[in-house]
Amino acid sequence: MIDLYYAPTPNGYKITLFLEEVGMPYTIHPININTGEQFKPEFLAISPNNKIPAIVDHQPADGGEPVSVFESGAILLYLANKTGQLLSKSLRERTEQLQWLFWQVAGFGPMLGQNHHFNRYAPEVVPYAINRYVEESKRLYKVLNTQLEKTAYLGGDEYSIADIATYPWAKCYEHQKIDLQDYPAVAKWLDKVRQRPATQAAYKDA
Ligand SMILES: N[C@@H](CCC(=O)N[C@@H](CS)C(=O)NCC(=O)O)C(=O)O
Repeated sequence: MIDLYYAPTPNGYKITLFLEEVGMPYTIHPININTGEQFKPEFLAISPNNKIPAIVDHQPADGGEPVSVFESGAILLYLANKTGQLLSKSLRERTEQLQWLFWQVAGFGPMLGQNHHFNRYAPEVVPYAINRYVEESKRLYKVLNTQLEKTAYLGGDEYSIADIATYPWAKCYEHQKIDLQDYPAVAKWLDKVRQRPATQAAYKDA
């Protein structure tokens, strides 16, 4: 059984997408990041960077004490290793998938996070910051589109944790001032991922 410390945000959805995809049972522990629950000592013991998502695996592969993991990329990698699913075993395909997973957690996610902040939540309008992050978002969507023109999924022919990490952020393109007509391969891929039963299940209450 996996305990998932979660809020319904793009980073949170990454983990429910994975768990629904592999059919692994999990218990959601909601963390209200708007009221500061992420700073409570019991949550910081699991997630010292005070951010969701985080998990605790009560049945780790080595049979030892429960394992806790924070950072969505590390969680996806941990769960892919645990289940043997959604990360290729072939050296070349696995490397491709991991490359795009790291692209998402190091670039696409943080830049779109700043885009959301300055476009939607900032208490003042900062034109320089809005322009900077919208332009960087457009660059990243172009990179994504170029890759998806070549392969069905981000890391090749198979759906993987790279797609799972990227989908919840790309799904919010409207909030990011992104016109999907400029990125037709992304639009097609978003549709394909949206139709997966696991995606429907992960977003059923959203
Ligand atoms: N690099 C982290 C980012 C996680 C993150 O930004 N989580 C946000 C919600 S999407 C959060 O918990 N924010 C609360 C806070 O910053 O205090 C990951 O990929 O897990």
